[in-house]
Amino acid sequence: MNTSRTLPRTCPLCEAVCGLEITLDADDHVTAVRGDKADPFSRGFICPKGATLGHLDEDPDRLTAPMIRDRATNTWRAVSWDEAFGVIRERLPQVTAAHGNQSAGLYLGNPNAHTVAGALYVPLLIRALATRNLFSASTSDQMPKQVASGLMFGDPLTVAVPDLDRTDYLLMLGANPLESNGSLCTAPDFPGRLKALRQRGGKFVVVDPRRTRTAKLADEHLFVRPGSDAYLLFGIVRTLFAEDLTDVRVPVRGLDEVRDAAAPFTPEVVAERTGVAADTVVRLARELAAAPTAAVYARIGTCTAEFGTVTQWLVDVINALTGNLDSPGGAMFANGAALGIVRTRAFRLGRWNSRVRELPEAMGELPVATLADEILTPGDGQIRAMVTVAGNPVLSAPSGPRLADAFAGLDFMVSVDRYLNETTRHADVILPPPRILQSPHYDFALLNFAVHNYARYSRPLLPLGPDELSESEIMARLALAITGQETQPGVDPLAAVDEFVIAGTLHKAGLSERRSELLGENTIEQRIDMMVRLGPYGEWAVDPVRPVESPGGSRPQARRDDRGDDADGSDSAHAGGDVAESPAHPVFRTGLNLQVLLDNPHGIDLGPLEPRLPGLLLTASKQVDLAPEALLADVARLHERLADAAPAMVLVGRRHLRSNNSWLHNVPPLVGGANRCTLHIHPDDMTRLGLDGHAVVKSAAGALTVDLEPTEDIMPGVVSLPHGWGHGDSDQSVARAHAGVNANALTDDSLVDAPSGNAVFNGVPVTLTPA
Ligand SMILES: Nc1nc2c(c(=O)[nH]1)N[C@H]1C(S)=C(S)[C@@H](COP(=O)(O)OP(=O)(O)OC[C@H]3O[C@@H](n4cnc5c(=O)[nH]c(N)nc54)[C@H](O)[C@@H]3O)O[C@H]1N2
Ligand SMILES: Nc1nc2c(c(=O)[nH]1)N[C@H]1C(S)=C(S)[C@@H](COP(=O)(O)OP(=O)(O)OC[C@H]3O[C@@H](n4cnc5c(=O)[nH]c(N)nc54)[C@H](O)[C@@H]3O)O[C@H]1N2
Ligand code: SF4
Ligand SMILES: [Mo]
Repeated sequence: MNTSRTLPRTCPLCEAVCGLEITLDADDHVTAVRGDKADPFSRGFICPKGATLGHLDEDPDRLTAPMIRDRATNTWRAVSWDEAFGVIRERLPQVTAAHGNQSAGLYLGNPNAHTVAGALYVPLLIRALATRNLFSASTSDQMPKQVASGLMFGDPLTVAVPDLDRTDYLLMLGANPLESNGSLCTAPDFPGRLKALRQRGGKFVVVDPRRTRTAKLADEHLFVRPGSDAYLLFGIVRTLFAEDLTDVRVPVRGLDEVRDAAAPFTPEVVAERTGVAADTVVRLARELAAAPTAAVYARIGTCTAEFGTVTQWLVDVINALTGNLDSPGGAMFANGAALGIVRTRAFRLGRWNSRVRELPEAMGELPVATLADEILTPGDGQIRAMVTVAGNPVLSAPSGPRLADAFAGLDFMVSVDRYLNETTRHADVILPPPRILQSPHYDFALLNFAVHNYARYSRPLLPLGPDELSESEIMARLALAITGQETQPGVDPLAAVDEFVIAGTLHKAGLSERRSELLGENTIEQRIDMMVRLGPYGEWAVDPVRPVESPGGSRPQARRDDRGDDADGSDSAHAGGDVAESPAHPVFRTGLNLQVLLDNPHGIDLGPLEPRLPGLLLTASKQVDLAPEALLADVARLHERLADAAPAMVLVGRRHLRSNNSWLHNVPPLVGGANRCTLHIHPDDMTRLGLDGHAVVKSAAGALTVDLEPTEDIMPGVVSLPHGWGHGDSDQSVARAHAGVNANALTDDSLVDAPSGNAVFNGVPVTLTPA
């Protein structure tokens, strides 16, 4: 029998990767969750979602066994794993045998970016399905950033983040980290880091059509017309050139082209379109150029807009032009500890197109905005079977209700998910992962976008029960079933996959003979050990970091049992390798392996961000491409759009601290209080339109009746509705009682950002009438 105990673990819910301390009672129930003060990155920070992780983990509505739906009666029954995989093995290959591999589609949702299974075993599913019909939440999120980065740096995963802790000036567009806790910028306690920026005398400017909590914390807030950020940034670029304020310090090509592209966007033209005054545009350019260090950072509000990719490109153009790209205090590149995919060739966009609308492929995927088209449009290559993993596109994708209709007409569907929800209800089989606390955790993806280099591995806090499978094992068995294969007696399918990957990776690194040295309780841990050994701080580093002298001097090659206490006396000892002391805690540099991670369960400080160019560049020129052809082409469209009248009323989204997309609305402490799924509207617009209480909002895609919430904190002519709601006929009892409406019944899947195919959620034209 266990006793009560407190154990450290990373929070898996958002990109802030906070360290948590979780207290479990003798029956393995969570009794408390606190911020982990010994975590060198999050230093005890926690938000209400992390604090209620226990409720989520033990949600009574969570699925605990595989489910099969009887199509005739539309009823569900719990079945054994063997029966569930048996049904998949029989039915999915039937579809693909009759209609070809393209007849199966895969949709990957956001939590895949937070799970070990998502990072390590999704590629296996992709290979098993061998379909080009691959979709994910990336194209309703950050694909514009990845396409812009891919075109500028040659690698879509080379994403610059603001060096938050050292910058003197931060220009933030379309992000609200006081609610979201940050995105494509992993920074636990983002609010605290922003306050620190101001306290050290820096300046912080927010551009947002709403006066958000983040905007209220800033030195300056500028309202901007939704969807117009590209104009604003072009106005800044133009001013930097016109006033001779450029100071490029990294190798670049395309300076003349970008100067020419910016020429039409005078501050006056920009002011007209954005609502930001011409002299303010000029002043922003001057301030960015004059600040000792500065960073421009733009997130979801600007990505999920019609010119998302152009906007993201201009962000890093400005960072480069002002001498702040890859420079401390500017926009820099993190160096994650785990070796990822080693790319050797420059990113290419649009290697193939989607069948129906011919939208471009990016990073191997097609835009989710065309998923419904691919299911609903008959013809060769039509999708007839779907696999969804950790996604709820009926609530998260544009034209959600249309996608629900499309799913309803499929021949077969499998979902890997914790819940029976708006999307998974259309499945034939649902495969549920175990409790969060039964899963290991390592942030393979997010730590490559962190504002400080850092690593942390958490072992599962609880073992699996006899009838439970880890999500990694679910993926391995699902991949087998998809290809019509049975599990062989005595063969562990997960270990077989891992051995294959380990052998291939070690072979490439010329280290095959060292297989037996890999540490870990199972092959998953051995893979993690391999990835951190081969990573930049690792024992077998392929591309090692330099050992760094920090203020306290270095302690090269400290012995593995050499434990030291940090300044506040808590145990954050570091074992092995090259360690440098800083006033707060030691900084680890070389010799990383799984044992070091296990010896440091509160996380390891790997030091501040360091310049990484030109080494990171994969562009043909080995220079930062300031003027990629594909983006210059879209500038013409941006310019033409100036001739169109701006719509009178447009819709944008918003996030709330106590929510996380669609799936935390079943946690009672997170949904209490007033309805949060309301339409924010300026009081002047209410009066002008004769509205009161409720209204019918109409877009080209649909209509909703919404509760109105007047607020002066939104621009006139703009309304805002949060996404992830609309649980009216959900099986999640708490969520159903706080149903709200599906904002994506209004967003329109026929609108996309042209270069990336990303969905457009912000700047959607709408009309309002009294309900
Ligand atoms: N209008 C509008 N729409 C938006 C946005 C917006 O700003 N406005 N934002 C977009 C963004 S940024 C994103 S990322 C997408 C998100 O889009 P999705 O990823 O499609 O949606 P989520 O609501 O995150 O759904 C996550 C699903 O994963 C399940 N899940 C949770 N944890 C696990 C796990 O460990 N394993 C498995 N297998 N399943 C799990 C949950 O039950 C839920 O069903 O939404 C997008 N949609
Ligand atoms: N609490 C909570 N945290 C979350 C999530 C959540 O749902 N809830 N979701 C997670 C996910 S998946 C992601 S991707 C991140 C996103 O994290 P953020 O990028 O910080 O997202 P938001 O908080 O939605 O902030 C976007 C802001 O953009 C503004 N905006 C809308 N349109 C425009 C525009 O055209 N121009 C400009 N300049 N601004 C505009 C909106 O008013 C809003 O304030 O958050 C993550 N964290
Ligand atoms: S900020 Fe994000 S990572 Fe930190 S506790 Fe909250 S949900 Fe978890
Ligand atoms: Mo997201």
